[in-house]
Amino acid sequence: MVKDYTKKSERDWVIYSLRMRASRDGMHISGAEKILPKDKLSSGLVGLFSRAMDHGIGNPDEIHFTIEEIKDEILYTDSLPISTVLTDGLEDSKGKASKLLNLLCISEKAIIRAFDDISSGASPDRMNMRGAMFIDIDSGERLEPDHYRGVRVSRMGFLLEAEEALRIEMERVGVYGQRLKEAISLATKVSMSKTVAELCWSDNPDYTTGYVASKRHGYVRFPDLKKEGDMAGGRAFFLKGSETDLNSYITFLQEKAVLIRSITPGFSPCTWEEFLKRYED
Ligand code: WAQ
Ligand code: MG
Repeated sequence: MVKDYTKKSERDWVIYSLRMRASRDGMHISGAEKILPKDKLSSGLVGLFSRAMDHGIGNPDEIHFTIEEIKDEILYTDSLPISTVLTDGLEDSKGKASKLLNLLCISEKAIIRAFDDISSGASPDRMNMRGAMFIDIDSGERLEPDHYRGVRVSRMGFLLEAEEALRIEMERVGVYGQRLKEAISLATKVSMSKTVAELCWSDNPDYTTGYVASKRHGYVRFPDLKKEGDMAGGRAFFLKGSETDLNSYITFLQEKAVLIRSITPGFSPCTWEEFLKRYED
């Protein structure tokens, strides 16, 4: 039975948003955000503490934790399905990820802007941004109000049973990792907003798999979206600027609590052609 996180009559069922951000000399090193029930909060905190201390980029000199009870209504949803497209190195991965964005009606300009900005450090001082950039799907213009910081999505997570189901699903399709799990919950929440597609790869120098996520194609992973050892990473949310009220868009991304209640079956790693076949007709 799915546990009812909203049932507040029992003290222990109250749920919390947990956020961590770590920095050195004011430079962002790592961050994380999740939703947890009260009895998972302390192990969650310890986990995020070790994450902050073990990041490939360096030791933080400041770590902030924020814990807030979630009092607003929660949105429940199914996860995006996972696909992995097999590719032959960096250029092939970039080419195929770009084609996928193109299929989602994102202009060439916008696609090039996203790849260029993420790979060269998307903030004006050429560092990684703490949050996501917004890119207009037609003009390729950057739309987020703060180009240094970007917008950080938070308040997303899994019901306990869904978390277990995801573990089983990941094993079934032969993919692993905590990063993937967190990225799935973020990408699923983002796909519920006016975002047409998301492009992401990690800022961790050792983690080269990235993804393109959208409602239409789900969460599509591409190995080698960046070179091993490269510290640049980031997230671009593509949206139609003329049809999006930025204030409510940002409020949704930052404030609305979204919990994944069931896991949509995904697919084992496949070729680009096999991937495309699924969407013919
Ligand atoms: N909201 C918005 N942007 C974020 C957030 C957030 N909550 N968290 C991270 N970012 C941005 C920020 O610019 C980071 O530098 C960048 O994304 C990368 O973050 O195998 O681990 O946490 O399928 O390094 C994707 C592939 C892993 C997983 C992504 O991102 C897989 C990852 P990281
Ligand atoms: Mg992260």
